[in-house]
Amino acid sequence: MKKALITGITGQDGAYLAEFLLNKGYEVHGLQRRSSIIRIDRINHLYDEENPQDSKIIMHYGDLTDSTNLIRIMQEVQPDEVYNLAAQSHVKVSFETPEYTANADALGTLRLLEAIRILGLTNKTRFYQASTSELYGLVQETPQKETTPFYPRSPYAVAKLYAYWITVNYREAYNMYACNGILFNHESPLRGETFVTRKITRTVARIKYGLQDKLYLGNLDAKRDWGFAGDYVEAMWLMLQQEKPEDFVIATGETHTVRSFVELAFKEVGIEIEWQGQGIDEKGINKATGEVLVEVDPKYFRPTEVDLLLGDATKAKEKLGWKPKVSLQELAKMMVQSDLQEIKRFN
Ligand code: NDP
Ligand code: GDR
Repeated sequence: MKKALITGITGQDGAYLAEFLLNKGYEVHGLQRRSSIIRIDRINHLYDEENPQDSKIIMHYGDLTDSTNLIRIMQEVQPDEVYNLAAQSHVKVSFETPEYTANADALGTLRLLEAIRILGLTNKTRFYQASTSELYGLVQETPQKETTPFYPRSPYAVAKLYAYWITVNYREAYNMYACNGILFNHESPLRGETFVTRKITRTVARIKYGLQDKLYLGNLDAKRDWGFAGDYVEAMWLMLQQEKPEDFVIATGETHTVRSFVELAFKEVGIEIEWQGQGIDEKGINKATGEVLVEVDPKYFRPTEVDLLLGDATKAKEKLGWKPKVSLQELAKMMVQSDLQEIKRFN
C-alpha cells in the first residue's frame, strides 16, 4: 500500500485529494494545525477527532513553520508521495501578512524538501508542490504555459516563486522526483468563503433566501481561468506517476471576468443582472425589479492586481492525458446549489 502525506489536507484541495487517493488505495496521512475549535469540516467524513482509530485517514499535528516537527512526521510516515498543499493561500491577505506568508509558503516548502533530504528519502519520496498561475502576475504572454516568464504581483506570489524554484533546484541538485503543478484558479462547493467565486455563490444564495441585501465586490474586470478542484487533484496525482519529474500547467483554456461569474451565479436563482455605471460607481441591478444587488467596494481592491489569467494546458493533455471535465456553467450551478442547500440545512 502506497503512503501519501498531504499538507493542507483541511483545505479545499486537500479534501478532494484525500478522497481521490483513498479511492486509489493509498494510506493517507495529513498535517493538521492545532486550533481552539475543531476546524476540519471538509474532511469530517474521513476523520473523527475523538475516535481517530476509526478514521479513514491518519492525522498529525504540525505546521509548515516548524521544521523539527516536519522532520519528525516525515520520519514517522516515510511517505512515497508528499503533496505540499499547505499555504497562506489568500492573495489579498498576503499584503497584510507578507512575512508570515513568506515563512509558510516559501520557507515551508524548503523545510519539507530538507526533511526529505536530511532523512535520506530523496530516492523514495516523490514531491508535489502546489504552484500557481499567480506566478505569471503581470502577464508576459497569453495564454500562459510552462515556458512563459514569471512576474509575481503579491507577497503570496513572490513566496510561491521561491517555492517553485526551490522545488526545481532540489530536483536538479539531488535528483529528487519533485514537480510543480502550476494550477490556475480552481473552485468548488468546498472553496473558502472569501475567495471571489464562493463569496459570490454564497451571497447569491443568501440574497435568494432574504438573508442579505447586496453583494459587495472589488475589481469586476479581473479575468480568471476557473476550473473545478475535483478535476485538478487528479492532475496532481498524475504528475507524480510519470517516468521523470516535470512541471505542468493545469487550466481550462477559457477566461471570464468576475462580472460574468456574478451573472452566471444570479442566473442560477432566476435573476438576470444588468450593469449600470462605471468604475467604483458600477452597480449590478436586478433587471426585473430594478433593485441594486451588486456594488463595488474599493476595500476589496489589491495594491497590485493580476488582470488576466488564461492557461494553456497542452503539455498536460499530451503527457498526462489530463483534461478538465466540468465547465464554468456547471461549476457555478454546482456551487450555487450547494450554498442554497447549506442555508436550507441550517435555517
Ligand atoms: P486553502 O486555503 O483552502 O487551504 C490551505 C491549507 O493550508 C489549509 O489546510 C490550511 O490549514 C493549511 N495551512 C495554512 N497555513 C499553514 C501552515 N502554516 N502550516 C500548515 N498548514 C497550513 O487552499 P486550496 O486548497 O485552495 O489550495 C491548496 C494549495 O494550492 C495552496 O498552496 C494554494 O496556494 C495553491 N493553489 C491554489 C489554487 C486554487 O485556485 N485553489 C490555484 C493554485 C495554487 P487550516 O485549515 O488550518 O487553515
Ligand atoms: P486569486 O483568487 O486572487 O486569483 O487567488 P480570488 O478569488 O481571491 O480573486 C480572484 C479575482 O477576483 C477579484 N475580486 C475579488 N476577490 C476576492 N477574494 N473578494 C472580492 O470581493 C473580490 N472582488 C473582486 C480579485 O481582485 C481577483 O482579481 C486564488 C487563490 O486560490 C490562490 O491561492 C491561487 O494561487 C490563485 O487563485 C490561482
